[in-house]
Amino acid sequence: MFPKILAAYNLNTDDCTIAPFGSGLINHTWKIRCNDEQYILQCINIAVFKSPQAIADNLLALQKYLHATTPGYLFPTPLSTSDNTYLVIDDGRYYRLLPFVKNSHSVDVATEPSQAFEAARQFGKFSRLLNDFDASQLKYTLPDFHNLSLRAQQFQSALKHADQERLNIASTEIEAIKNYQDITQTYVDITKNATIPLRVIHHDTKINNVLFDADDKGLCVIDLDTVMPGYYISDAGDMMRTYLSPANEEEQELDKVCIREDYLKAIHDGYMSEMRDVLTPAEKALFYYSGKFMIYMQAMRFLTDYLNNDIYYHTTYPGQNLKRAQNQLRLLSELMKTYQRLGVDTQ
Ligand code: ADP
Ligand code: GN1
Ligand code: MG
Repeated sequence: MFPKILAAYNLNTDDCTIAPFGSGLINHTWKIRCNDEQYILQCINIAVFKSPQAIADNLLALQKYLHATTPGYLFPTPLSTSDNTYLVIDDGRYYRLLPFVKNSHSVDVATEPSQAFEAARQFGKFSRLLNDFDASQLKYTLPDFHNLSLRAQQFQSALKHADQERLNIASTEIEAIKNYQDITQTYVDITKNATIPLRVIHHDTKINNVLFDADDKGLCVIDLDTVMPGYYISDAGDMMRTYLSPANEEEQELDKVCIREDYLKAIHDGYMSEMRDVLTPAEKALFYYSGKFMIYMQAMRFLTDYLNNDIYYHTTYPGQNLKRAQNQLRLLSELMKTYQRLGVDTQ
């Protein structure tokens, strides 16, 4: 498997074992062992990431900056080939190889608040260390990725073009999405507020995008394709979306989707332990809104994909994107209830 790609890194496929790895929905990932070394091989989904080179350029710029300003900071980026490139193209597919961080592991679901704290601390640290890096130097690897206004337009367009059958099946969820329109309005206000800056943001802060050591202490953040300028609510919100419930977005038994309040505190405390002195008061005021923002956007994206006949997210059973949208809508409604109980004002 992959002889040409491995050869570009001076590795011989006969010396290597290769196995699929991870649970991402976009790229393909394999773990490779060659002699005593371990690597992560990834095939970038170019239907989604139109310019793999833009990702490589961003990572190189950040790596140089971090190396100069914070020596020793663990930042696993692609290895260079014998031709001094960071990508190998084979049969129209783009591959990259990363060193596997030794003695590390990831988790798919947080099972202790301390894991949420550690992950949030790692994402906060990443943005803090890059606070003085000029975010506008970065390329937009996915333009408008978390632009909720655009996501709302894409949803509207899907409604226009969807099959009648899918529109009927999803009518309850479509109504639910429409009823939460104020979340999009708050986002529009944010984009007009000069005290809410664009920062270097990760944009995919799922718990399995953090590596942990054997004691479950956070080591570093990974899965850096979507690192680009953005609002901090993307990172804070995606942590809430993915750490608060013991059941993740794939859960089909919706009664298992609920909010663990101690994890909400852990995300806040972990993130703020790094970002408290960096964020503006206007940004801090958006902390709880961020959960609504990201959960709502993900519900909308899954439902849009369902209406578009499942062209974006990888699925393994019919109706999976609708089920995912239902799951995220349940999570959103549970979060609202929690906020009400806690007296949290999310504007
Ligand atoms: P995706 O989520 O797009 O499939 P990731 O970059 O998150 O891809 O990689 C998938 C999984 O592979 C991660 O959750 C993690 O377990 C593991 N992984 C990725 N990069 C490394 C690395 N450099 N060292 C160790 N494990 C890694
Ligand atoms: C995708 O690649 P992966 O699985 O980490 C998606 C995220 C969604 C997530 C939902 C580029 O992330 O935005 O939150 O699925 N990434 C892209 O699981 O669309
Ligand atoms: Mg990942």
